[in-house]
Amino acid sequence: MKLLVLLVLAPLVLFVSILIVLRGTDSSMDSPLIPLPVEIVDGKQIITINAKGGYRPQSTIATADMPTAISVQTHGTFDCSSSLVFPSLGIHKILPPSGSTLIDIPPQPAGTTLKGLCAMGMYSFAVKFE
Ligand SMILES: [Cu+2]
Repeated sequence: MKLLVLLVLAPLVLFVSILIVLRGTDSSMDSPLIPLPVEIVDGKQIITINAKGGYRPQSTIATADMPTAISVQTHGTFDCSSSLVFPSLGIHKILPPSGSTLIDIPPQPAGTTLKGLCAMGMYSFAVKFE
């Protein structure tokens, strides 16, 4: 049974890796499809997190000791990832099903990992401040 699973999975994994490699070579590097998760606007770093069936990206690196906001994007999000908690900050936000919610975060010291969780603790993401 295990062998059968391997036999099915191995070519699939190979196929997917080839696809990724091919996509990597033919698409131009200067127009990434995924925007950078962290951008600086008026001296404040804005970290973009997508919430739908979990959080993406699940880990982000941000700058320590800097005014910070997390911009949470929802797109038809009706699962529990729309109920977002930052336990270490005592923040709980109910996100709209679709839209953008800006959550201000106080400057975090280097070495801090800020965790965002759905209210049930099932989905999570982390922002590491360096
Ligand atoms: Cu949940």
